[in-house]
This record gives sequence, C-alpha cells and structure tokens, in this order.
Amino acid sequence: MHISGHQLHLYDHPVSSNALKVRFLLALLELDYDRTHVPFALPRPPEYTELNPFGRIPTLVDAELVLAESNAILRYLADREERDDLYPRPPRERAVVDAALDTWATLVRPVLLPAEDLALMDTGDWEQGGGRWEDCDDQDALREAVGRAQRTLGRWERIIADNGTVTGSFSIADCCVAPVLWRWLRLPLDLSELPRTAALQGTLAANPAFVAAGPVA
Ligand SMILES: N[C@@H](CCC(=O)N[C@@H](CS)C(=O)NCC(=O)O)C(=O)O
Repeated sequence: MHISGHQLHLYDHPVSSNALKVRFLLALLELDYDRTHVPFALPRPPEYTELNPFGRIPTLVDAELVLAESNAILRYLADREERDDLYPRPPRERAVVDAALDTWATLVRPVLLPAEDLALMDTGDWEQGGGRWEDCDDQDALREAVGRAQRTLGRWERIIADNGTVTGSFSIADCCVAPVLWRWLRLPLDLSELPRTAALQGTLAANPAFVAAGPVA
C-alpha cells in the first residue's frame, strides 16, 4: 500500500489521541517514520481496512509486522528499542506499567470520552480539532459528563505516583495517558483535589518529545 523511505510507517490522524501516544513514543525514541493520513470519516478507505480490518487509528507497520492497538504498539516499540526504562523487564515492575495501561484503556478512557464528544467533537469540525466547550448546546449534560470523568479521575489519582509520572518513573504508561490529559486542558475540569493528576498533566504537556509529536486536539 505504501512506498516507504523509512522502516517504520504509521497510519494516523493528527487529532487521534491513540495515534498521538504512538507519535510521542516515536519522538522519545528518536525513530524516523513515514506517515499516512487516515480520515476519521467512515467507512475507512478499503486500502486501510485491508491492512487493519477494524479500521481503527493508528496502525504501525514495521517490515512484515502490521500492528494495530496503540498500547500494543507502545509495548512493541519500547521492547524493539530495548528501552527497559520505559517498559521494565522484571515481572513486578512490568506488571505495574501494564496495570496502568489497562486501567487507563478500560476504566478511565471510556468515562472521559462522552465529555470530549459533547465539548469538543460536537461543537466543531473534529477533523480539524473540534470546538469549544462553551459552545456546547447542552451544558447540563456536559456538566454531568465532566462530573463522571472527575469521579473516575479521583480513583485514578489514588493509583498514580505524586512526582508527575504514572508509576513513579517515566514509562510507556505516561505516553499512553498524555494525549487525553493534554486534551482535557480544554475542558472545564477542576483538578484542585487531584494534585497528582494535575502534576502529571502539566509534566506531560511540557515534555519536549510530546510537543515534537505535534499535539493538535
Ligand atoms: N483500542 C484502539 C482504539 C483506536 C481508536 O478508537 N481510534 C480512534 C481514533 S483515536 C478511532 O479510530 N475512532 C474512530 C472509530 O472508532 O472508528 C487503540 O488503542 O488503538
């Protein structure tokens, strides 16, 4: 499907949080890659669903390996580059990173998404990064959705470290959460009682590799 100058090829969208977490890690690892833009509009182009039958963004291609699922891609790239600092080998340390990745993907992310839908995706062109929460037509629904997110982040707060990282030292779990926490800078979230999450959000937003990865929305 592509003629690539680089070994790695990322199928992504500038606005996709799942693609941005991969670009963040690629920037940290200083790996060059080619990019193909996949539009959000459904159905996805047939060349893309041929590569990734679920059609979700992103997909990473590394020679004959075609890898979907952003967290699997983070694990793969850290292992590929033998970056045990980012994804530790000792089972107990690795389990802590894995638990953070799974908790975020299965318990936190899904609760945050409805508020993003109402505040950003429904208020502007999402292909371009969406609109402003102030323009949401149903502010009561938005308040409720943000409240649910806030309560879930209160649980998240209790499992993360207090030094601006997820697990106590920077890992792929930080790459995983960075795009969505950064996106939430655009939502009316009260972090006054969530100091660890606030520190994490601030640290990640200022990370030079995150900035280099080109966050859009
Ligand atoms: N579990 C997948 C989810 C990927 C995903 O949902 N990507 C979004 C873009 S961020 C997407 O394709 N959304 C549109 C869709 O659901 O088809 C991953 O982590 O890579």
